[in-house]
Amino acid sequence: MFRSKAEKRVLELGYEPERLPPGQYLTEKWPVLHAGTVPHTDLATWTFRVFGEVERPLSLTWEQLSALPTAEVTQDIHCVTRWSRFDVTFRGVPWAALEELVAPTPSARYAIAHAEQGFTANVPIASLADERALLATHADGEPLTAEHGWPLRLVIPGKYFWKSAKWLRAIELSATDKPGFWERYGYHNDADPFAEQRYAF
Ligand SMILES: Nc1nc2c(c(=O)[nH]1)N[C@H]1C(S)=C(S)[C@@H](COP(=O)(O)O)O[C@H]1N2
Ligand SMILES: [Mo]
Repeated sequence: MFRSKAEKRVLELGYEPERLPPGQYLTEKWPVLHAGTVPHTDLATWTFRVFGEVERPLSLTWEQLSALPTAEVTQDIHCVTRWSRFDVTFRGVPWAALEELVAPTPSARYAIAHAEQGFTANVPIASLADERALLATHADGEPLTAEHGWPLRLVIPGKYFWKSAKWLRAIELSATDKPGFWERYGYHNDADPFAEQRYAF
């Protein structure tokens, strides 16, 4: 059976080759990728909001967010530019903890992540409610670094990593879908790496 160089490397490292999505290669580093610049954040004035299709819109300070329950999840990340990294351990607040506070309305179907500098990313609410999804503050046991999204980033399982907005400032729940920053550039709305949903056309 033909195996690509990338698949051979995955086997050499002792992983199941099926774990690497088609067209991806494994990197042991953690590349940094984003549009724009790394924002400067002042935790004293920083807030995180949940708004839109919710009974009780919410605005939390960093201190209030830090008091919410946390969970830890280890998962593989796949960038559409073809690098994948296995077993990144994220810690953060699961959506369930916030959902209870905001009470989504029956019409809420999509979640739009709003990040610094106008960046947005959209997912169906089910992706956010997945227990592997987190509003992450830590990766591999350390606070996120500035370039990886400190103080808060989204981690969305089972989708290309562009859905995982860094420098997260708000979650909007919506009855209708709202294509995000990369989706408006022509990237696939669903972004399943195993189905190679890279581009919309
Ligand atoms: N705010 C913001 N978040 C973003 C992006 C961005 O441009 N801005 N790019 C996405 C893309 S394309 C990828 S692959 C991941 C990269 O995360 P990393 O730099 O921590 O590897 O962040 C995602 N989150
Ligand atoms: Mo990406």
